[in-house]
Amino acid sequence: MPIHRSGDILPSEITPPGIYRERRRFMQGVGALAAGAALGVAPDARAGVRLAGVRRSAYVLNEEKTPYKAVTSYNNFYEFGTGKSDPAANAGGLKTRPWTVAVEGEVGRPGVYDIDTLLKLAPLEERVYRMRCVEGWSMVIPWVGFPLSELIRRVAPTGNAKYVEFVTLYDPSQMPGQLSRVLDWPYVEGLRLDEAMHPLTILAVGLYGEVLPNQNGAPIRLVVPWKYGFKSAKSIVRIRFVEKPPLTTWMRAAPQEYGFYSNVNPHVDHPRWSQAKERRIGDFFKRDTLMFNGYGPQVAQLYRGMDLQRFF
Ligand SMILES: Nc1nc2c(c(=O)[nH]1)N[C@H]1C(S)=C(S)[C@@H](COP(=O)(O)O)O[C@H]1N2
Ligand SMILES: [Mo]
Repeated sequence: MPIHRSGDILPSEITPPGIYRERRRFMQGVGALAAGAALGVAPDARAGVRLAGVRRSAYVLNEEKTPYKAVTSYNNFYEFGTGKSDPAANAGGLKTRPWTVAVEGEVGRPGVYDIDTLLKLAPLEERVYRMRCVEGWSMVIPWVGFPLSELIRRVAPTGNAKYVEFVTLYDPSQMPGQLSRVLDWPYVEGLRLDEAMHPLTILAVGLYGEVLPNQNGAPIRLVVPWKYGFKSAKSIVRIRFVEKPPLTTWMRAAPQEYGFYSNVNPHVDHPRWSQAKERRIGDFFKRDTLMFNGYGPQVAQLYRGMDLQRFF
């Protein structure tokens, strides 16, 4: 099976300097997104560097945060290996600057946007979210990021945009896990447009007030707290607006196990294990898993009238 569908842009093709500069000039005429680019000085991008001007948000969960050490050493990021400690061990070499995110498909303002431009798009906020992995563990993570809706608004989706596809970098020279066929690379995830626009959905660029460590998806990753962790694609290089539900990596790998929605739901078990309970990393005893990971009051209306056993 080909690694890339024909017509795909290889991440390595996004940044040829000539095209990049040309697009950048184009963007500077486009307004909102370009305004930040003209400000110049890029923030220091190194993992662990303090992020300036982070606002407190209204979305701060009042639960004990998972220690920094656990958040950054117990990870799923198959591009760097399938073991929990592999990402921390192997992601150090990922080059997160320069970095661009291509915005494509059904949008009025497609383009290749520089990460430092995206960082200035909206004020950075702290969001303390409960995160639940489909494997049955959870964490409470203080993310730093901005609402995905801020980006979506600026790129102006057309009336045909019903879904949003997120694609992770494909570069086996930097991501040694991609030399293995454990998944069909690049990693692809997707959301319905209204899920993508929801105020809880963010693009994260940091955690614990600092630049995101590579193992957590630097320089920019999705965070969707009411869905299983695998929906939150890391190290994103492409966001595509489409009419049909994207074929996600996990649906491709095991369609009977992973549906498109993947909302946290204690009443819908994974075919191979129960989802009723979870172990918060650091705890000894398991706790009950909450419907929509506890975010039901905010998100349940997105799924009104849907059979959640069928649309799992
Ligand atoms: N590109 C990519 N994104 C990914 C994954 C992955 O393997 N590759 N794993 C997912 C899974 S299963 C989880 S639980 C979360 C883990 O995020 P964290 O390590 O920052 O806690 O990332 C998700 N995003
Ligand atoms: Mo996960």
